[in-house]
Amino acid sequence: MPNLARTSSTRPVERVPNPGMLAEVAEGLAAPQKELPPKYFYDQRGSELFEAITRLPEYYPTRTERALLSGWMPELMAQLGTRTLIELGAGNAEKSRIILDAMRGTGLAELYVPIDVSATFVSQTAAQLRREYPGLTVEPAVADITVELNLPRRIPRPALFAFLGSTIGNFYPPAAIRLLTRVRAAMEPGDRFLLGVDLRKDIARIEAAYNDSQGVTAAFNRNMLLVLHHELGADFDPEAFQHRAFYDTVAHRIEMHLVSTRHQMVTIPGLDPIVFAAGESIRTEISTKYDRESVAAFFAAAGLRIVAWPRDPTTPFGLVLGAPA
Ligand code: SAH
Ligand code: AVI
Repeated sequence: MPNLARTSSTRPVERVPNPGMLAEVAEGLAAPQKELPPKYFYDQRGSELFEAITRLPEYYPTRTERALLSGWMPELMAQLGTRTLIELGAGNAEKSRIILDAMRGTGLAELYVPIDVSATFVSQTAAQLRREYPGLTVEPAVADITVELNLPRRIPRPALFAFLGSTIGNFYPPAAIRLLTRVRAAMEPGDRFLLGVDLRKDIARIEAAYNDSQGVTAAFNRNMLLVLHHELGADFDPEAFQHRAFYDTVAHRIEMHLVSTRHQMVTIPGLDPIVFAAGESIRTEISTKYDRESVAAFFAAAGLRIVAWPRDPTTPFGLVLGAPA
């Protein structure tokens, strides 16, 4: 588990320079329901905390998706003859290695493009992968995937575009469709899209995954306030905000909030002071849970069709293979 006591002041600047951040934060904190985009979780420490979340007993998505990938990738890569893996929100690329191993097994692996907003993290991942996969070209791309994919000019085809971990669920439906439309536009005939989606299931199980007993998810949630401190000079007191995560049965999603424990005022240079009433919250993340119909609908809206969908027999999690419609 990462050192949770580390302070923000000792950390170097490691995020993608983002001139729009102040405007985005100002807009989100001015809304009736204060809101911040989840991409601001992921500085180096946030990425490490997410890695710790994936190892928690309560957090089922990562291990379920890993099992599905292990069972399917050798056969699928042999069938597709994939030469390039392009991965959105790659993080530490732990599960990507299952795909890369299967590509290496066919002798066709040429290029891996991990795309992530967490700059230091993705370059460390790339350096490690170059050591593990000699002969594979690894070209990391630092990009906010809600804006661009920042792909290399030359991509050996066929390519597999992957978006794992159900990160798609962290985007509101219009943004998710825009993102998949961008992926679709980058695809050529013969390319495929592999999407990991968490599926609807017992609510208690979902809520436990976002309220772990060790408090790692709470630390991950609060880390966003340290990112704002570090990037914008904000003076949030993380201890004055409590982690809250609950399932919305109508929208079929977990919502994560940071709840102000008291009436307080926060200063961000360049903005008017931000006032919090006691009990008022900032929504920091949604994590949508899907079913077959909702996935088919957003695939269709993005110009994609479902080609295959094997499922884990015990934990509902979907690994969906798509192609241009
Ligand atoms: N794919 C990995 C990591 C998931 S965590 C897995 O399945 O375990 C989500 C990842 O997406 C993080 O590494 C985060 O930095 C990245 N991310 C989140 N929002 C992003 C955005 N808007 N643009 C690019 N990357 C983003
Ligand atoms: C990255 N993303 C898919 C995770 C999720 O489950 O929505 C982020 C996360 N938030 C809390 N725990 C994990």
